[in-house]
Order: sequence, then structure tokens, then C-alpha cells
Amino acid sequence: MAFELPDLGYDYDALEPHLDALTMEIHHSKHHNGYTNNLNNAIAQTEMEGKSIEDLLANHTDNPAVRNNGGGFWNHALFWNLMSPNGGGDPTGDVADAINSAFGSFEEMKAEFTKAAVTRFGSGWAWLSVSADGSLAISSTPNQDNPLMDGSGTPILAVDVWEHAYYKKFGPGRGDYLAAWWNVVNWDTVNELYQSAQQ
Ligand code: MN3
Repeated sequence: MAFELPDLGYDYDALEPHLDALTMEIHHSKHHNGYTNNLNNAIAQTEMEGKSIEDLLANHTDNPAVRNNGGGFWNHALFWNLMSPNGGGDPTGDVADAINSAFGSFEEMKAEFTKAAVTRFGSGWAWLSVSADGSLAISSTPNQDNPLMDGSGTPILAVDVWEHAYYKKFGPGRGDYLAAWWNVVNWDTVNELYQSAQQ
């Protein structure tokens, strides 16, 4: 019952011209595949084998290999689902109302989220999460950490700001990458995750 690398759900070139096909291919087939294999190796023949990824992230991150590779496995699976060739534009559905209520407007949420992503020193992720009380919160984490690890929230939007996510196309221009990334955000998925997290 090993963990398996999930499909993207679209072709490597589907997010062009915003995100380039070569980066998407390497990111999925090398980086995400590597986290998946290393996670399986880390739990093989231990008491962690057979546990869900959510259980591993909530309860077993004192093991560095599980923390880094389990985080990498889960974060990237979410990240692919949060992007679509038909993405971009403004949020829709219940999450749009929640964003307006929490941040004043989508533009203000976008600015705060982008700031969290740009200012994350080194490698990591930025998150929009639903907290335990149902409110929305923006955060960032280093490495492959995520809000499930400290129980601070359930992520509904995430962006990978490791250099491997953007360097081939954008060089050191993380801000340019983020500006392009908003054009592929799959708001239908964000809204579905928001609704699930409310229940
Ligand atoms: Mn990555």
C-alpha cells in the first residue's frame, strides 16, 4: 500500500504561457516523484507503514524524512489540483464571500498572500487556510512544512516558492512567477476545499 505519484490532471504544457512545460515536467516527474519514493522508503517496515498521509503529517513529523518527504508528497498533490488551464480570474462561490469578509476584497487577500510568498526566505510555501474556528488565515512555512503539521489550519490555496518551481523560466524573479501563477489558480477547487473544511 505504498503512496503513488498522482497525475497532474492536465498535460505538462497545459499551463503555458504562464507556467512552462519543462518546469512542470521536472517538478512532477522528478521532484514530486522523489518525495513520493523517499516517503515510501522512510516508512517501509516501520510502524508508520499503512498509515494515512494525514496521520503521518499530524503525528509523525518528528521523523525528518517523514516530515520533508511526507510534506513534499502532500503539498505537491494539492498544488497540482489548485491549478488549471481554465483557471485565473476572481474567486467564485462561498469562498469569494469569505475572502471579501476576511480581507476586505480579493485584491487585498491577493496582496497579503503574495507578500507571504515573496518574503518566505529560502524554500517553502504560502498558504490560505481555514482555521479551526472556520476563519481564513494566510501563512507561510519553510521547506515542505504545511499547516497540517501544527494543526493551525486546513489549506485551501497553496503556492510552492522553492526555486525549482520557477527558476528555469523566471530566474530569481519570484514575484514574476507569482504574478503569472495567479492566472492558473483553479478557484472551483479552492471553493470545494473551503466548503469541505467548513464541515
Ligand atoms: Mn516543489
